[in-house]
Amino acid sequence: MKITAADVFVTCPGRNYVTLKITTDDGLVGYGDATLNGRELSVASYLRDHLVPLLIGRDAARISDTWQYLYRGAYWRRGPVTMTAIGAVDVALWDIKGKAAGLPVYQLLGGAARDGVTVYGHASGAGIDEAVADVARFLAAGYRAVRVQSSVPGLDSTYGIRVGGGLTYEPAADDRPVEDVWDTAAYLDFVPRLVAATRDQLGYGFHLLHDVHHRLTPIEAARLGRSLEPYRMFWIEDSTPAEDQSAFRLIRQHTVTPLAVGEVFNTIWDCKDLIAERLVDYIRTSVPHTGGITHTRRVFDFADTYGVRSGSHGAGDISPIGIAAALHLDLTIPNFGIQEYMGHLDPAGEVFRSGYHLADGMLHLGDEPGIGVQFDEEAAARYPYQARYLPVNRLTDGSMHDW
Ligand code: KDG
Ligand code: MG
Repeated sequence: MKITAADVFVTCPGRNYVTLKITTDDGLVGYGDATLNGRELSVASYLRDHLVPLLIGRDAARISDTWQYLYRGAYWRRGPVTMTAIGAVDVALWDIKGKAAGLPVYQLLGGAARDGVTVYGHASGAGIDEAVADVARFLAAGYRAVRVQSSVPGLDSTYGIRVGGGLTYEPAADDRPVEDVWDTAAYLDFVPRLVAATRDQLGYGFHLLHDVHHRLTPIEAARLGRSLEPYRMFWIEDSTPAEDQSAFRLIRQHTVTPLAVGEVFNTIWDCKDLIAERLVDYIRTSVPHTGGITHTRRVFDFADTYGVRSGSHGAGDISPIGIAAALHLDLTIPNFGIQEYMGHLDPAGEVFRSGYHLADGMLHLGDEPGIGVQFDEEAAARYPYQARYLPVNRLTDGSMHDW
């Protein structure tokens, strides 16, 4: 089963997605998600210019060997661009392996270990009342877990607030990033009130999450965690900039609120100390950004040894192919925690036809062989790439801050 072609598609059906298609000499086709939000073209180039020439002629069945060849062979290891490109190849090869076997990928990974994949949805609002009403809307739709975010009084824009009815937090196409303004004191005063109102009005019969999005110092994060303890959070996410693993030692000393981190990680080396020292409770690496199913499975297996659970990143900038790949892994691992699910903006459904569906707060995979997502090249061509940036953040005095 030799690889005869590998093609990269960049399309913008609502937002940008990069898709890798690998074709074999026996006519099988596999797809991988190579989307890296705001840096899409760098992964497309890494694939087209550096990996595609190496893939032609390789045996598509040798997934592990190809993974090692691309990872060790690069010499320049790790990093989001490299690992997203390798991840796309890996998922496309798992897709092909499933199709060759006539089985969904989760069957090749050991079969389902649970009935479905519990997901959390994204509730948000311009203030407490609107945010709580949005959480209630998710609960009414059957969700068992909801993330709550709200605009912070006094700040013009805050991460995580849905614009209109859309499923995106980034403003439309522009030639440079939008600048948000951040005030930690206002945020730290506000969030306990938001969370308290959510629990007061809606109770404790569901999992409640909140994303800090890397904005606090360790002691500020510790204070936030402690202030939220009465409200039994499922987790607070990315409370400090993720590259500083030692920050979590300090946070851990002060609070029993569960901690999650990992959406910007791309290898096991980014999180091995966090896991081995039990400094976090959930590891949020995503299949597309962490070297595909092959490497993400290693991260989760290692985490299981230390009682750390998965909580994979699943924002709308991960395409339906990336989400489906995550679901195959989620369904099989022993230490599944939760899966983020933001959904996708129309017209993404014209380009990606996915076999998974939401019922009772869980995502359920279909029985199609492989990953189970079809990619429509003609539809993709109708939505050309649009340059977009993620926002940046400044403090009220104009200093750059983490977004
Ligand atoms: O591309 C960046 C987004 O994926 C990120 O801002 C979303 O933090 C996020 C989340 O938890 O979904
Ligand atoms: Mg996040």
